[in-house]
Amino acid sequence: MITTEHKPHVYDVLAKAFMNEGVRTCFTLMGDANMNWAARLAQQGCRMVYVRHEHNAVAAGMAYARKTGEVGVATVTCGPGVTQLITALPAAVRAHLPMVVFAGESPLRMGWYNQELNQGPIINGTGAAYHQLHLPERMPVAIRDAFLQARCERRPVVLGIPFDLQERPWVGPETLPTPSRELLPRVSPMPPHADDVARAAKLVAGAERIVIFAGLGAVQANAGAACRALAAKVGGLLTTSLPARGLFHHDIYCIGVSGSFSTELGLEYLAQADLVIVVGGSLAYHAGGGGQLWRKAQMLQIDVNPVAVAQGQEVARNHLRADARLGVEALTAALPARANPWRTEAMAERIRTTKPDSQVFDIAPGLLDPRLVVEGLEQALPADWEMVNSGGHCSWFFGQMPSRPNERFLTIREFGAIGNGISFAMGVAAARPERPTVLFDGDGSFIMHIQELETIKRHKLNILIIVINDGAYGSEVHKLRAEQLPETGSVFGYNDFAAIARGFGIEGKTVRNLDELPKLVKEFSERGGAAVWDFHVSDKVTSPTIRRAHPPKQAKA
Ligand SMILES: Cc1ncc(C[n+]2csc(CCOP(=O)(O)OP(=O)(O)O)c2C)c(N)n1
Ligand SMILES: [Mg+2]
Repeated sequence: MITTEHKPHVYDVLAKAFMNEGVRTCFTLMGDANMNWAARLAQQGCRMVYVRHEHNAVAAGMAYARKTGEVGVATVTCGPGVTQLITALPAAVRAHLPMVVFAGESPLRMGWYNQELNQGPIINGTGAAYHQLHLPERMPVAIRDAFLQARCERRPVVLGIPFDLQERPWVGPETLPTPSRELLPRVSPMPPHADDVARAAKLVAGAERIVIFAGLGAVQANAGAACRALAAKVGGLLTTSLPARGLFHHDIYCIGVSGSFSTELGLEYLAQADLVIVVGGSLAYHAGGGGQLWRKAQMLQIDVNPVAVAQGQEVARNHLRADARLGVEALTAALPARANPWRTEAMAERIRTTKPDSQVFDIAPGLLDPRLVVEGLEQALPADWEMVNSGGHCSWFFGQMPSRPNERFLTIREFGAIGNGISFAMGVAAARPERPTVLFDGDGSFIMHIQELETIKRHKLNILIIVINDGAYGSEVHKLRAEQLPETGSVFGYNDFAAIARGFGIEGKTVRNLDELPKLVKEFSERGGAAVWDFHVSDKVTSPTIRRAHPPKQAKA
């Protein structure tokens, strides 16, 4: 029943409509157009995480949605609150993250309002849906339908609700609509067609060097074990996309991530492959370097939505339409045992013992090699802590922690924006408060939304922030150097993030001696709360991806 209290207003009922959808966490930044609703939502028992920039409300909600499998919920005021969302929403759209954002709209009763804006086209431009709710009696149903749309289409839905309408007395129905969850179509995983399986089995039988590549679809379909069984049967190797990294972390024939984050050895083996079986992956450009990483290979895609062309390039000629797990299981069952597997014990030994990158660099005294920082942290950090991988050049290094399982790893990079790491860490920490969250970020990305340290402190979030601080926009400086252009605007010097953290009331440390890491991890683990560890690394160490994509130009004679 809606009218349990005396004379409810529309915002009371709208808060109840969100609670009725099972919302228990909302990332919030208030203003005139959402504060009445937000205050009621908090009164109803929803946990509110009050952030310091609207971008971070949506970005934290994205990580929360990915980690919980629920709809991420955020709220912002109208006008300037809405325009702050324009970098976060495209990432949520491309990462297929279900979200509902409660945004205010300017009041309808006034002829002029300074925060008035035509919000719909701006939101639609990001690929998110925008709905204006202008009829109070129907708003609870429209909210339910927004959750249904977010769940079914797996994208953000923004609701624009004029705040003068929110203030009206409630005159609508006495009951709330059936929640979206109860209306979702109940569908079983899609089995493959026998003809598709037979065709795929023939293709596999004719191949000798097979790589099984798993994307996030394989993770979500729980296809990890099936992929490993297929790889074992065909004597092939295993790899993942970056978001799916860790799915095979304990398999001795896993060559890590394929694409921009491939290791030296991974590149060598991918180049030898004559068949890549992509399981639950959309074959995004970066996954195979535009196909350059497996030039000799035919491509077989196992997916509920098979594609021929993705992100502007032809990606697969052979398809098996099915749920990832069922498709892989059916294919494995249709294959005879083979005599000459590509994989050997010597190969497993090479995979186990070869460093991701062997290049030698000239590192100035007092600075660290980011590869050794990551190696040290890989050993010192407990394997069950949550990991968040941000962006920038340095993300290549911390993408290489082979012992971390996928269920403890998060990266959302589909829009390629820096500055999101801190919000993603907040979203993960809100979703998984039972264990620490470790954020790996670059100095440039971190400083872009560093004000959220205040949110982390105030909400007592258990987050350890690792800053790979090269005093620069590494991605830019390495490319500028390769082009023999001036570094101006890409090199800033080493900010003292430890002191900045302390200014926010958070533990801060500049880590210069990697031998201290086990002790520091133990202390952090016992103390709880948040900390920022600043690692001053050399800006001379370039990742293999940058070296491949931007080889130094020859100086003009
Ligand atoms: C919002 C946004 N602005 C600018 C860029 C361009 N950009 C890509 S990486 C990068 C540098 C990031 O620096 P940092 O976080 O220190 O990581 P590093 O590359 O130094 O390892 C920049 C500016 C971007 N991707 N997103
Ligand atoms: Mg940097």
